[in-house]
Amino acid sequence: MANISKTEFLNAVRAKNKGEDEFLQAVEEVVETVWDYYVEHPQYRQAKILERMAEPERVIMFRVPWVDDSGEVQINRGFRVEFNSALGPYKGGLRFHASVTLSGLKFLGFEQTFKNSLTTLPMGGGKGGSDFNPKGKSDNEIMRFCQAFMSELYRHIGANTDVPAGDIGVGGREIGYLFGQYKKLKNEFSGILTGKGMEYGGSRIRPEATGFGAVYFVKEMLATKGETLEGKTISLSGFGNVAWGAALKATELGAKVVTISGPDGYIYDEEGITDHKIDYLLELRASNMDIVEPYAERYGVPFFEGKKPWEQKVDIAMPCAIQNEMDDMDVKTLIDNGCQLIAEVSNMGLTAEAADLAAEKTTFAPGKAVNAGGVAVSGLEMSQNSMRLLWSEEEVDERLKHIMSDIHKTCVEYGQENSKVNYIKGANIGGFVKVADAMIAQGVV
Ligand code: 2IT
Repeated sequence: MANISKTEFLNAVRAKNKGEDEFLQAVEEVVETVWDYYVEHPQYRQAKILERMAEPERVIMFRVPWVDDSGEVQINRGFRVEFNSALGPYKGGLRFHASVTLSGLKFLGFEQTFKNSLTTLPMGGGKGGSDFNPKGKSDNEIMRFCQAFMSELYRHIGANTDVPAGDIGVGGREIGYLFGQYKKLKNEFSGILTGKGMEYGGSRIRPEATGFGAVYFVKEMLATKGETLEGKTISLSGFGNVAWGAALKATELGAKVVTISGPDGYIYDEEGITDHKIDYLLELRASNMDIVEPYAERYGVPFFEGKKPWEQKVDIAMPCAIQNEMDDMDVKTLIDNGCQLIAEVSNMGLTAEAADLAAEKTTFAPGKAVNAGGVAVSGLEMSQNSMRLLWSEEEVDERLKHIMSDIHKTCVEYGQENSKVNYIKGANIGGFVKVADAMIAQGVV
């Protein structure tokens, strides 16, 4: 059997997925770091594991028609990419954002497979969503859209088949409407979605989990250098659920968070975003306006219109917004200003060039390791639903800490290079191995 080279492999993936730039970016990043390991382990190559992993098991694409408040018919496109079920039911969020495309969701589903593997929990990888733009929509419009979306999705998912959750534009409110519609259509109350409200099967710490987990991971990264979060300044981007959780935990552990950002620009709060100011992020998010300028007006701090927060001098940068939000020039500016650690919290928050530069010149870890706390607590929500139990805050938080520490250990195990940890390589190989072994065990299916 002819063994193809890395270049031949990537060219074949490019030819098959023309124009899907984000998906190709995600695949290339993984293949660049996993290829040598792949070549050294012929059992994976023989079973064409990477070739199979680069192809989603199933893609569902559907029309979502709904009626807006003025009585006009609106048509959006809905998707669910069921990427890989080797480790468990497809698991991953739903994104409602004007920028959503099939390519974007394929990149997210591909990444999710590795991330979920890293969590140590039994979850496959998937992602879905719609090009629906929640900005400026009324609560009734959001409800009608969620109901229309679930009216098709419900026939493809199930507690043992595919368990969606939230992502950008999908929070507790949207999960509630989606859950209600599923329950009505199926006449069944089951753990079909995660991120549910506490009254109907949600898990404690789920809203905070991505941000908390990211800060626990940063704590571990700092510990390898003999440092702590105490006294460090941090710039965050975004102002949603993830940035909120990160600000809360980082502040609690003695760091000072000085920026948040939105599509309109960023705010710089020299005193630190603390206490009630952190709670205010939730209000900003709930307003559905997609702007952070009101923070500047309310607390009398500077607002930088149309700018990204990476021009400020900080010790640590944590992008928490969306893919490719930090480019190589941003990383260069951060480094010139003395930043020593970049933790990617958003999925593929850095461009390929930015990630390479960050890995070379700073302590850098990729999103699939740093942000895995969110889906990890989703996994814990599934466990609690199966047992029909509710764990305490302490129990969930302890498990989250352990999982983040295990992910860090996996990154060190597979990514240690001389005196430095290559977290990109560590996360990619660490995530790959378990999925690959499970796929081999299950045969060519
Ligand atoms: O990107 C992610 O890991 C998520 N949006 C969370 C997915 C989940 O199933 O909780």
